[in-house]
Amino acid sequence: MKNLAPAISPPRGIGDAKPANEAVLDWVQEIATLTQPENIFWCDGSERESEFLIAESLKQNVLIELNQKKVPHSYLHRSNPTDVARVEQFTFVCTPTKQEAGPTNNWSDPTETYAKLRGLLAGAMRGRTMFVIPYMMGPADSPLAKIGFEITDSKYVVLSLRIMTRMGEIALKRLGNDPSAEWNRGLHSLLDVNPERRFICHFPQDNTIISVGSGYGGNVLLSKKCLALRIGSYLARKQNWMAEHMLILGVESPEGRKHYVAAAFPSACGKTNFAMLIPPAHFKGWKVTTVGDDIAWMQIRNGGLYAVNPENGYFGVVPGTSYKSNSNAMRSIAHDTIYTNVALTDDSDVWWEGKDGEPPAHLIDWRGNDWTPQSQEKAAHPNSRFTTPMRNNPALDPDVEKGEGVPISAIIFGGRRSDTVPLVYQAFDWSHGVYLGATMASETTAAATGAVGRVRRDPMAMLPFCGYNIGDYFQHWLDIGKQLTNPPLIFNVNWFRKSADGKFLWPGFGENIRVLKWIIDRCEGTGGALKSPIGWLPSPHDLDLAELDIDHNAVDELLCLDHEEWQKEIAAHKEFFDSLGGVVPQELQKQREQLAAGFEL
Ligand code: GTP
Ligand code: SPV
Ligand code: MN
Repeated sequence: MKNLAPAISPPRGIGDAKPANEAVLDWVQEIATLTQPENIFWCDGSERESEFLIAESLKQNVLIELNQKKVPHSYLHRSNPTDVARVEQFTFVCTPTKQEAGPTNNWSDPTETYAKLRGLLAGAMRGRTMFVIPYMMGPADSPLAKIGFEITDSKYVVLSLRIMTRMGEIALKRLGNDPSAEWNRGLHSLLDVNPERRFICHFPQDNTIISVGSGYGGNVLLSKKCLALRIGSYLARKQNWMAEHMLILGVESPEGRKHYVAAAFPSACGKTNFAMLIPPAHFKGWKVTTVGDDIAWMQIRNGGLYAVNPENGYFGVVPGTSYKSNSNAMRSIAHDTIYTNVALTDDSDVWWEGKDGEPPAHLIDWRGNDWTPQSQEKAAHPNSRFTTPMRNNPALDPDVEKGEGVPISAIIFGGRRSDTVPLVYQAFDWSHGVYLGATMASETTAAATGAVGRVRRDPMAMLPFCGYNIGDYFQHWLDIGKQLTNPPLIFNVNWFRKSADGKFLWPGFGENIRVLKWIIDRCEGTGGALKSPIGWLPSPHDLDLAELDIDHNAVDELLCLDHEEWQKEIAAHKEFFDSLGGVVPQELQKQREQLAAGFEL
C-alpha cells in the first residue's frame, strides 16, 4: 500500500478561496462529512498557491525536482506502477437504465454505484487535505464553456488541473451565485491506489463524476475525458452541439488562405503531433497552428461547424517526442511542465525512448530503479506523459481564445492500420462520412491498459469516451449533418500502413502536410481525385510529393485498394454493427450495403 501524504497547513491567504455559490458549498460540505478530511483547501489557481503546493509536493515526494537550468519550473511525478494508463474495464457510465449507456459502455446501476462508492469514500480523507478546485472548460466568452469543480486529495491533480484548465476566479465568476446554474461535480480520492478499488464512474443525469483508487492522468484529471468527453458528449446531444476526441489545427497557405480542420484519431495515434505539424522545406510558406490537441467542442454557426478547444494545456505522450519529430512539442515541454513516468538522468534532466541523442549511460527509470542501455526494460513508460500549458506552444493559433470558435472546413478520421486502409480518401457526403467514422478501427496502444496492437473498432475515436448509447451518438451525428448548409467535408487518413516487411510506408509527421494540402485542395474545389467504392481517392499525381524521399511503389501501395482485404473489412463492419445489437441507424446500415455493392461491380 502506498504511503499517502498527510494533511498540509497552508499559511494565511492560501487555500481559502471559498466560492459564493450555495449549491457548491452544500456539495463540498456533504463530501467533507463523508470523507472526513483533516482540512479543506479552497484552490484559486494563483502563482502563490502553486508555489506553495509545489514546495509541499517536493517535501512529500509527490514531485521530484528537475534540473532547473535544463528544464526550468518543471517536475517529475511517478505514479504507482499499477496505475499508468486509463482503465477502460473500471470505467462506468451509470445512467438510470443500461440501454442509455448502450452496448459499448460498462454500465452499473446509479443507486447501487453511489452506495458502493460512498462505502469506499467513508473516512477516506482522514488525516489528509481535501482540495476544492473550481475550473472552466472552454474560452471565457464561449457559449459552450462549462464549469466544473473537482474535489481531490491529490496535489498532483491540483497542479495538473492548473495547467490543463482555466482554474480559479475566472470559473467562479462565470458560475455566479445562481444555485440552479449548470456545473459539474467531480470527486476524486486516491484511496490506497489499489487496482481492486479503482472505479471511474460517470452519472451523466446528475452531471457528476466519481473517481477512486487511481492517481494517473485521464483517470483523475476529471476535466478531460470524464467531463469534456463522456459527460460532454451526453450534454452535447441534449443541447445540440458536439463533444469530440479531436485535435483542431489551422493551416495557412503561402498565399495567406487559412482553413481549420478537426481530426479524430484514437489515443496515441498522432493527434498532438498532427496539431503541431512543422512543414518540411518544400512547403516553405505553409503554416500550421494549434487550436487543440485532443478535444473539440463544436457548435452550429452560419450553417457550418465552429470548434473550440475546451482545454488550456496538453497531456501528451512523451516517448517518440524529439526535435526531429516535433520541435514544437519539444519547445513546449522545455519549461513549466509536469512529467509523469519518464526517466531521470544523473543530472536531474528527463529522458525517454526516442529523445534526441544517445541514451545516457545511466538513468533512474520510471519506477525509480537503476537503468543502463543494457537494461531489458524501457526507461520511460510507453504511456509516460507531459502536462504543459498551451501558451508554451510556439505554434499556438491566434484565435485559440475566440469564444465563437474557428470554422471547420474538414473533419478527418484516422487510426493505426497496418493494412487495408489507404493513406487518405474522402467521403462522398456527410452521411457517408459518418459511416467512415462509425466503422473506423485502430490497433490498440499503451494509452489504455490491456493488449497493444489488436485491431478494434473505435467509432470516431470515441469508443472509450462516448457517455451514452453509441447508436444514439451515430444518430446525433446524422442529425447535426441535416442542420448544416455548409458542412465540413469528411476524410479518412492512415499514417500507419506497413509494407510486407513490416515498415511504415509513409514517413508521417511533418510530411503529413502533403495529405493535408490535398484535403485543403478538395475543400477549395481544386484537388483531383478518382471515384472508388470507398470514396474519392487521390491518384499519386494529385498529391504534392516533390522532394519526398519515397519509392514509387510505396506510394502505389499507400493508395491501393486490395479487394480481398476490403471484403474482409466490410465483413468486419457488419460484424461490428451486428455486435451493437440493433442500435445502428438504418441510414448507416444502408451505407454499408452500398459500400458492399460497390465491390461486387
Ligand atoms: P493521446 O494523447 O493519447 O490522445 O495521443 P495522440 O493521438 O495525441 O498521439 P500523439 O501525437 O501523442 O502520438 C502518439 C505516438 O504516435 C507517438 O509515439 C508518435 O511519435 C507517433 N506518431 C505520431 N504521428 C505519427 C506519424 O505521422 N507517423 C508515425 N509513424 N508515428 C506517428
Ligand atoms: C487518451 O488516452 O486519449 C489521452 C490520455 O488523451 S488520458 O487523458 O489519460 O485519457
Ligand atoms: Mn486523447
